[in-house]
Amino acid sequence: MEPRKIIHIDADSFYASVETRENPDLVGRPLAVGGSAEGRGVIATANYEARAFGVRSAMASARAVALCPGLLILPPRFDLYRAVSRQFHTIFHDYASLVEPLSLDEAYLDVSASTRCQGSATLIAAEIRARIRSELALTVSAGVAPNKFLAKVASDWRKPDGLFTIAPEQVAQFVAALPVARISGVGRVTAEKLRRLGVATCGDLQAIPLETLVQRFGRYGSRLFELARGEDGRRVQPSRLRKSISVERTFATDLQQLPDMIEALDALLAELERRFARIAGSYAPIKRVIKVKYGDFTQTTLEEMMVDRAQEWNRPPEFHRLLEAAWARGGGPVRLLGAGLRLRPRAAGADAQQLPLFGPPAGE
Ligand code: DCP
Ligand code: MG
Repeated sequence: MEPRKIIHIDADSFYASVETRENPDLVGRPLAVGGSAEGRGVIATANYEARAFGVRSAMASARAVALCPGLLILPPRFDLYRAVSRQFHTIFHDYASLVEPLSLDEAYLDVSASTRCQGSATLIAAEIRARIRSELALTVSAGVAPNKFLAKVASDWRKPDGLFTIAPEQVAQFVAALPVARISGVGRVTAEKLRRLGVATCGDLQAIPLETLVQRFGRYGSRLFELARGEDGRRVQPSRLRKSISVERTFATDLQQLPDMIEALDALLAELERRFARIAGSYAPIKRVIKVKYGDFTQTTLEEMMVDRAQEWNRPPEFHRLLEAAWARGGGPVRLLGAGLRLRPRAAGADAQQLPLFGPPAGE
């Protein structure tokens, strides 16, 4: 079988770059998009000037300002980012019929069957980057590889404004030196466990038998076994639809009192908000969901339709009420809480035409 040609595209400091494009006075100054530093806001993203000061996504805005005193934090304008995302996709579809969106600024393209650019995936990626630069005045980074895993690693390799290709014949050498921390899904905990096994790179990981990996990491162990060898059979799935999004937490000791549960729920809602922000372009929430698992491992979920669709989904009082009602069903100590949203896809293309390519910022 011919190797596949997969491109992963990821815009550079996406929200911040769009804001800078809309207001060129901001060029060159440290800029973030997110919640205000006065409240309990968090940073959604920061431009590379701000990152030089250590400002990062998901950091408390107050901390970001402490690190970078001149930091300008703008509130997010999701409608604008959504419209830009649709413009990206219009360009992607000129080159690939198989396009899988991961978030507003990230997508996989399978160009195995494309006849554009003499069928060269690297030339296609270069042309897509050039078009996004000239037509949308934004930069994206691209990775080209025989599968999704490597394409995503590659798009990060020369970020920002970079293009990197891992050709099939380069895979073995590339993964041998690849730090395991670059594998998606390998967080701090897994990296530390691997370190204790003497594993720092995928090359080291290749030396660990499958049985050992499964023993230590369960199902993820067999996935690690494949990824260490640069193998990833996942298809590019054009219309993978999410039905819900949720976050949950198991507590070290069971929670006994409602106020403690409310406090834990508020932390979950902050996390849910961050996660949802990344897909808000494609989905609208229709229900709020609460999950409660009791100390005896029985569990219950309670969901409630959002009556007024235009209202903000993240209204703590509504979630608090829902939690109270869910907890009342069992009433015992709680070992796990979850908060989530049921989703519906937003209509594609609905506002794709509303944004001028250049010209004044939206709303002026
Ligand atoms: N985002 C967010 N909260 C996070 C991470 C991201 O709201 N914790 C939003 C803001 C980003 C966008 O999603 O602009 C895309 O996320 P990326 O991880 O691709 O980050 P950027 O595009 O901002 O930067 P990079 O150049 O590293 O891709
Ligand atoms: Mg990005």
